[in-house]
Amino acid sequence: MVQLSRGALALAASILPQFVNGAGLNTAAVAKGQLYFGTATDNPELTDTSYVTQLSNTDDFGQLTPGNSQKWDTIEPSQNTFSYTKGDAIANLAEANGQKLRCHNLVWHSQLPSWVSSGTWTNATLLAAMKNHITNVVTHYKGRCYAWDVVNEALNEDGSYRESIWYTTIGPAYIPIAFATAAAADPDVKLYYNDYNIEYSGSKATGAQNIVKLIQSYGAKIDGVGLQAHFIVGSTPSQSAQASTMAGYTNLGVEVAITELDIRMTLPSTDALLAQQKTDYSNTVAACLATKGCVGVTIWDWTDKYSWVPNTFSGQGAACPWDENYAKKPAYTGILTALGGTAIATTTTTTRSSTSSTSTTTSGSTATGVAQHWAQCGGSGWTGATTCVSGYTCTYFNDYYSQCL
Ligand code: 9MR
Repeated sequence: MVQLSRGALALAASILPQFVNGAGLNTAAVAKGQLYFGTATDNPELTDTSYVTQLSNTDDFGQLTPGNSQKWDTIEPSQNTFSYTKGDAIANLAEANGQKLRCHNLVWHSQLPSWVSSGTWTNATLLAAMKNHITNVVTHYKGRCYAWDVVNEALNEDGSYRESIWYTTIGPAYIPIAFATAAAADPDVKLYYNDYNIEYSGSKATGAQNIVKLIQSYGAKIDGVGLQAHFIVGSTPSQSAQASTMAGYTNLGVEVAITELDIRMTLPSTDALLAQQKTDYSNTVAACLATKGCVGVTIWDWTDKYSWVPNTFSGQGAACPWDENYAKKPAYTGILTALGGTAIATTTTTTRSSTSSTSTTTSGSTATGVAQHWAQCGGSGWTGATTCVSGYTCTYFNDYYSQCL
């Protein structure tokens, strides 16, 4: 478990005043009846004390998902040898912070150790290995997870089953058997099917509905469908399209959650792209909020500094609501506003830099008394600049906060 000293917390708060904020994403989501607003995280990042300070800010995050450390290759690197150190570090942090834990994941084609992916299997031996893994892992975390992503990404884009080792060796029955095994180990945890590109109608969303029906037809329990929502700025499905797709799942008697939301762009990041990203984040969060049975939204890490996107998509990035310097981007306000919250600034100066260029722009009020784009420019007790730099208007949000937009 990561412990921050009182001094380290004070230092982080003084260097990064944007972390000290009363109205946050989780607070707003819970006020609207959602269970949480959360984020993924990963073990290497937990050495970064400024990062952990914000990760632990329950005004913004009421839920954590381990991005990697509960996957098969980490937990069972050789057969029947289980290693929980990394997964436990994140579970312990969530518990210390009073945050829910979404547990991720049990059966996937990716991040498998070679003893699984390159093993010689029969239907019976692979089923036994799968059940042994699920039983051990779910039992270890029993009572600590809000939900488990039991099966992850089992579908091709056309809605047919992915030719994974699970499918080719066992057939589609591996899916309901995985769910039944998880339910036997922890009857109380929510059991989810989780996938991407199932957030809008089409063959893959139909395939996900068919997986829910398949599990139910076996008499096994499925509680939810996780919509990953790894999106691209300007290409996200509309709010109504997302809401209607969510309803397609909830009509089958399961809940839904947005489980891995991020919205990437082709770099460099521009004001126009950031504004579109704000709209796109807002639409997805609003779709969840409007859907009875959508329990919460998880972003796939909160800062561009630790996003998976640039490592996977060359030339793309800036996908998270905070930039790599931990400054909030317009997307943050888009999410907060969609959740019915209002931005309350407690800082006069923040720094925002472009991911792709070396230039750094100051977005706070300057010595000349002109507030830059995105900066605060008014509000009760505000003593900084009240005039915005050319091209931007000081826009009233509430009695405590106006911003140059
Ligand atoms: O965020 C994870 C990244 O660090 C790993 O390198 C990657 C390897 O597959 O997995 C990422 O998380 C994935 C998640 O587990 C399942 N949905 C897609 C996510 C992004 O690739």
